[in-house]
Amino acid sequence: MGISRTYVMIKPDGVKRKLVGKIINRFEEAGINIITMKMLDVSRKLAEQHYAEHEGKPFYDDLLNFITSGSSVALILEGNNVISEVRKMIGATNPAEAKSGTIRGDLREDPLKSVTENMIHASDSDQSAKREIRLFFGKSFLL
Ligand code: IDP
Ligand code: MG
Repeated sequence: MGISRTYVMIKPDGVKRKLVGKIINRFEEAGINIITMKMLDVSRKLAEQHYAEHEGKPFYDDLLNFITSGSSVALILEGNNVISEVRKMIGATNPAEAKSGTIRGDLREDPLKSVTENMIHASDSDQSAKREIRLFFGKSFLL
């Protein structure tokens, strides 16, 4: 459905495991454009805002501790149907269930550490893409 933008974040496990280049290469090979990117240490407050929808869930505290445990790499990607395309490319939330050919499937740690440490975030809808792009980069990056 035309050109759109999505928010992607390589999480601290992906950075620590030196997977940044491999992950970004997959997007470039797929013909997706990088609009901007930065390395950042996600603060507690930013983590709470980003993951507000998960507040109260059993994994919420672990998730906040994990996402603030080291540097992440944040990107805005652009392309045709990029929100759903990137969701397909990252694979299932649980790396154990992510199919081969997906980022979470192919690059998962063996043995698996946890569902939380799944290397990458990507917006799941047009609405969350807009919200997350604004939150991490500002509204000037919205299409
Ligand atoms: P998504 O990243 O595939 O969109 P969400 O359901 O939005 O998955 O969950 C956000 C993040 O919370 C996941 O990427 C993962 O890091 C963590 N998470 C989700 N479900 C679980 C769980 O059941 N146990 C532990 N961590 C989880
Ligand atoms: Mg999600």
